Amino acid sequence: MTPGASYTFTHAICRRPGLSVARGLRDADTGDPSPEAFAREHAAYVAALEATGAEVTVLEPLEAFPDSVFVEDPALCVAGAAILLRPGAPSRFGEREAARAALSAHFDTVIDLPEGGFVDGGDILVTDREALVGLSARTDEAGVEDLKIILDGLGVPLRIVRTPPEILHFKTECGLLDDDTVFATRALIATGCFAGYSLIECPEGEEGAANLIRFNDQVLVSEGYPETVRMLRAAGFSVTVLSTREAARVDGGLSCMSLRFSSR
Ligand code: CIR
Repeated sequence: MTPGASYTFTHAICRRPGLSVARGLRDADTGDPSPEAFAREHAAYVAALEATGAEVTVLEPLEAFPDSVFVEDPALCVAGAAILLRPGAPSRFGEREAARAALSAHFDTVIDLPEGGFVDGGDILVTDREALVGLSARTDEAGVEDLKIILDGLGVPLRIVRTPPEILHFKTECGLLDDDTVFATRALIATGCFAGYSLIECPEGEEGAANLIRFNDQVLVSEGYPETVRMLRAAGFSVTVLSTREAARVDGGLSCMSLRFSSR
């Protein structure tokens, strides 16, 4: 891929949270998210993406799918193509058909992950050299094998890694910063999956900051992690801080609320 292709985007697709987001899946219950407050957070997120010059398509809420605000999970946009994945949570499986309609408007090539296994987009970290795909409770070997065949055809090498069992998605605890640098928690780094990359380790106690995204010239970081922000600014990155308080109540964060791609 061209240097920077994995964090340079002309477009993003997002979906507004519906009222049903209050019933979103979660591992530990810290209270339902407030749909109104979530909608405000989401609007600020969309504005931050747009502020970098990207065109953002904001889809209407899907009340039948409480987690559908997390558009990253049912699809992957890479190397000029869109791939419809197979979300591993039964209540989310139907989100892929809604993603098909949205992606067909932007992509000539929309490829279906064949029937069989499961892959969630939250388990895929695309860098300039490869796609790192974490096996998890949502992403299984059969799904990854099928995804590998598709990505091979697009010229994107796929490397299988493991998501530690206590972590929902691989990208819950890591994010790309530039063509060579990954930000990740100590627990994820300890698995050895980032060999060959430069690393910035997430400060202890700020693990919630690890689901950051580099989007054009900005690194978007969740609010409440001052040491992470200080560290990233000291390393020369421009940081935009956004509240993800409501998304976090249903195990969501910054990466999962957009599908990011470039039309150039
Ligand atoms: C779920 O459990 O599927 C949602 N409540 C959260 C999904 C977060 N997605 C992501 O990190 N890619």
